[in-house]
Amino acid sequence: MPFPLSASRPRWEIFCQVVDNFGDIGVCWRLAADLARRGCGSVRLWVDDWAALRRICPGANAVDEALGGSLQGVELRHWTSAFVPLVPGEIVVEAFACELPPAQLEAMAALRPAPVWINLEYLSAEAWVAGCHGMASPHPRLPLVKRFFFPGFDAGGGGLLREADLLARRDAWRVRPEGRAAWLAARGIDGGPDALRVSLFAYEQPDLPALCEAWAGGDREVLVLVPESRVLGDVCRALGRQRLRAGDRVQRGALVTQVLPFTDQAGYDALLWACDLNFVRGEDSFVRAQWAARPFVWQIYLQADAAHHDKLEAFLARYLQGLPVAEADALARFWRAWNGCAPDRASPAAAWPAFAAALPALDLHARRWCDVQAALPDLATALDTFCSHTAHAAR
Ligand code: TRH
Repeated sequence: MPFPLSASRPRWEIFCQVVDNFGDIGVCWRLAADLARRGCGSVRLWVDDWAALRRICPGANAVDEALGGSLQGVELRHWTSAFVPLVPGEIVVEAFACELPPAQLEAMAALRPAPVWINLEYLSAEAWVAGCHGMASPHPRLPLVKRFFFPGFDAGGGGLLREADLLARRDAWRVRPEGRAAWLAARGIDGGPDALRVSLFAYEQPDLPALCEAWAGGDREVLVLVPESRVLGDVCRALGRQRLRAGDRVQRGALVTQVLPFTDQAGYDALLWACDLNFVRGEDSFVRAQWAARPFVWQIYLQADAAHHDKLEAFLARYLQGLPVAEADALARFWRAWNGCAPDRASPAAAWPAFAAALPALDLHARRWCDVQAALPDLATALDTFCSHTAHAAR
């Protein structure tokens, strides 16, 4: 359906406030770039933390922080306390309930027709999401209506971010010599043919040393690739090292640990695609692991009043469907242990043997899950369609 406002290609404006970690900017940059690549319109992205943007997206190093500039079809702007609005987009997205500056709201209210105003919410598999997706909330004073847009895992939600060519690129990368094999060789990553390749991106994890001990004492070689992240301190503790840096490699029995630099998002996808098992966290890496279609372990972002436990259980309830009971139990037990919420207080080390035994079945399951999710509209397309309908309805 053509967009009814100024042109068939609307102007998008996305506001991103980096609360903690990289997830918020990770999602916003991915969304902005995907909208631009799909030709959904022109896209401007406001980011309050320029340094976080540069880590996720090193191309931003070439963009003048004060003046802003274009990268991959996206206009990047630094959102500072001295914010002065430009002509607002016809679609304004505030990510994760970040508060728009009052001057931006006034500028939006002065436009006729008023922009489609979206609050892009966090991803959750909880049942209440379907009832809130698309809900409207009029501004108390200004002639503006905010609409809540939720990503999701079924047709009742807004989908997951998935670039149009992602799965084809993944499959080609895995088989072509210049893909996976070259990527591993360039990093000096070898491991025997039977080694279990594991990527480990995580928050602090006090139980890691015991799990490393289980890996070190096991029969199968475990090659753990750790991009620099908050878990590195626990990796040091586990390996008895004061400090570990990108490039370091340590062997303990059957466990080989190698530290990798934090890369751009494409480089992180490659890591996920290269591994047999991925430990991920937060929101964006959690979704990327699902597109990698390999077994994964999710460390959920801690919320007040343990609200994250409900979120974890809601996802487990969906994800485990279709798995045989033994494998489903093994996965749930290990995930709960990894998140410190196993009812029997089991540690990840205790839950590991059953989880490891379940990996072949979990591998098949991860592929099926990926196919089911890929059959749903992706988030950028769903958001574009939603905004187009909203603009039509408001005419
Ligand atoms: O950084 P996170 O913990 O983000 C979290 C969540 O988004 C959470 O919902 C939010 O409330 C909280 O932040 C404030 O984990 P996440 O979401 O996986 O984001 C990490 C990003 O970093 C993701 O876009 C992938 C990217 N990444 C790289 O680009 N290069 C790397 O080397 C690595 C390891 C990650």
